[in-house]
Amino acid sequence: MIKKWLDNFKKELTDIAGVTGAFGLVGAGISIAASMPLFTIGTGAIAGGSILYAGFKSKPKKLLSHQETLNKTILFNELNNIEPLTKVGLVGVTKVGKSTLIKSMQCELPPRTRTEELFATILSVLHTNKYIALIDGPGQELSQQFEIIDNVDILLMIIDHNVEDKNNAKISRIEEQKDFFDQILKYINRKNYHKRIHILVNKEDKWKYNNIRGKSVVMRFADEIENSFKNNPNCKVTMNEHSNFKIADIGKVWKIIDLELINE
Ligand SMILES: Nc1nc2c(ncn2[C@@H]2O[C@H](COP(=O)(O)OP(=O)(O)O)[C@@H](O)[C@H]2O)c(=O)[nH]1
Ligand SMILES: [Mg+2]
Repeated sequence: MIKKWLDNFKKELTDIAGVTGAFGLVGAGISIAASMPLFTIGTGAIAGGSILYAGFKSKPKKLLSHQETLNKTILFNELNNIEPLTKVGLVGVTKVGKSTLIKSMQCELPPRTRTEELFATILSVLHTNKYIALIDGPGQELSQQFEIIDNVDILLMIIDHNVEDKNNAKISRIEEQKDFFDQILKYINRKNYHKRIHILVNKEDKWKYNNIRGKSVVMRFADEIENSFKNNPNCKVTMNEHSNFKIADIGKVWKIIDLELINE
């Protein structure tokens, strides 16, 4: 706390030193030249006042406790205002089931909303005093997906077989996701990130009713994605068939996260 205050103080002081320092120097020059003690006292007071102001401004804000934000969804940037916690990022193209996963983990009904910005939902891990922030953003914005990757400890990558509510796999949907994860992988490699990645082959409740050939299309695609990430030795990668509508599958996601938790 004291160290944080001192760090902030140094920063604040350098920020305002430029302005008040210049003012003080000019003031001191004039006052010496004109031998005006009152003016000297005035400029001294300004310098002293600005030091006090810097001290006041740099006092670190008290962080919100996990408990205070539990089950709330906040803007991603507001995570800075709460105690540190494990961050789990959801990555995947639009309508793959990212926001539904969050709602399923919250035991609420799936939403029908589109996510336009990065949001964090704070959840507690059952039977523990540990907390996570689930980060969700629009899948169509690669820059926001990269921002998620930059900031999380665990990545849940979600893929599906069809954007429509159908059993059969759609090749154009699969190609779209291959391109998407190609970009994601390149980004992770370029940044040399060491990440824990878990891939969810979502909407299993639909594609399990596909014929054998159709099912193998889904699994071949999923294997391809998994292997491409496994080629990066810095990442620990696992994969699961998954449905957001199956409680047991949601339990498996919690288990994966539980093993990686950092906060006590
Ligand atoms: N059949 C099925 N549909 C799902 C599943 N998860 C999500 N969906 C549906 O997929 C659509 C898009 O989900 P959404 O969570 O909004 O996707 P997002 O854009 O990735 O956040 C919605 O109609 C969901 O009901 C799932 O496990 N199975
Ligand atoms: Mg969404």
